[in-house]
Amino acid sequence: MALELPALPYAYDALAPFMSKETLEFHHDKHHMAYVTNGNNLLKDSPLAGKSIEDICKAAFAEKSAGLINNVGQHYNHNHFWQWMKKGGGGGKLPARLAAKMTSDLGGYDKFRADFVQAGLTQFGSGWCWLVIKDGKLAITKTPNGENPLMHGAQPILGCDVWEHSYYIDYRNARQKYLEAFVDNLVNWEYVEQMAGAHI
Ligand code: MN3
Repeated sequence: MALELPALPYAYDALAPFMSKETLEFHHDKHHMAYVTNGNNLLKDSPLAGKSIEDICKAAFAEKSAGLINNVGQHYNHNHFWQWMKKGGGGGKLPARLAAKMTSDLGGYDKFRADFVQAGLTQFGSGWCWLVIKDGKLAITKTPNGENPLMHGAQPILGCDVWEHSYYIDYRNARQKYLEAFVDNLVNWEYVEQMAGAHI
């Protein structure tokens, strides 16, 4: 089964002014599309073709297959990244179970916000910052390039893309402002809780 570019779950201008139509057009239509095309080319003759995206991510990392790690990793990351945002999202109004888990594992929403932004700021170069579940607990992590927490034994439930292509049109070099706008105005907490599933 070939990798496919999913449609955005909202209009291209739905996230403005926090993420512009122009950013989403380039990021979704060009960057994500390139990961899909490259991933399919790499998978064509691979024994991993036909496995789930999650299994390909884990196997590629175990085999140190850089092309698959970055392209299939980025396909997984972006599939969820579009869902991790919504118009009118963000801020500290979390679904109750997720809020309780965040308080017990991370010291509450304000601490989460500060630590998540810091993880994104300190990811040197391209990569992602994450809210994950590892060993039954919430944790904040970061990964370089196209890697994701699945490759490190954790389940991602929220991720923010800190590649420059995700923020340079709207925020230029101000990565911190982009990260703060993402947390304060864009996060789709219902989708985050849905990904946490039975873990919380
Ligand atoms: Mn990206």
